[in-house]
Amino acid sequence: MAKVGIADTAFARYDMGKAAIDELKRHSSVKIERYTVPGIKDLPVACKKLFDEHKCDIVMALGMPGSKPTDKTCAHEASMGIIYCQLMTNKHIIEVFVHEDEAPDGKELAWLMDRRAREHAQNVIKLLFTPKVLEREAGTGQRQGYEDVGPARQ
Ligand code: RDL
Ligand code: RDL
Ligand code: RDL
Repeated sequence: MAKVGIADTAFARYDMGKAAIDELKRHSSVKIERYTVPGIKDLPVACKKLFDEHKCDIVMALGMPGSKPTDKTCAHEASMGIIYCQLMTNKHIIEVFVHEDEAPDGKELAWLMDRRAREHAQNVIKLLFTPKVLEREAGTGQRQGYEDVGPARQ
């Protein structure tokens, strides 16, 4: 049975790991291994350990970059680490980042974090079991959280 790793952070202001796990369980029977770390820069090694030590087939890395310039730099560094880990392991990590300043207030931020985590959990299921479904979405302007923007038309 496929095993999905969930790497998430204590820094985030909403429990995206829980939302992702709930969505995965609703739509599949995958096994789950969770690994929570303090912040996003700790995610790359958490992901690598989920692959190497816990034999996960795919990992979701969920985190919330804050709104300050330092946090944006931190997010870029974390992303680079996550991409590097994918290249080292030849496995997908679905990065679910919600920047704190994407939403105007805490209520909408919580909603956005929940939605994006769930929509990317559905992408994980598509990557694992129905890649043709993802192929049918090619070029359709999909987004996670806020509305899809749709295709550009001539
Ligand atoms: O290794 C311990 C910390 O350095 C690590 O957890 C960092 O990811 C923590 N952190 C920052 O130091 C920072 O300046 C985080 C952010 N910004 C951030 O925006 N989001 C985080 N962590 O999840
Ligand atoms: O691993 C899941 C996502 O993190 C990954 O698919 C990203 O490439 C999605 N993405 C962003 O997170 C983003 O902030 C994309 C863009 N911007 C973008 O401008 N174009 C994309 N993806 O194709
Ligand atoms: O088109 C509006 C948004 O999609 C755009 O602002 C994205 O850059 C927002 N975004 C992130 O900043 C991010 O870190 C997105 C993702 N991750 C993501 O995984 N999926 C998105 N947006 O649709």
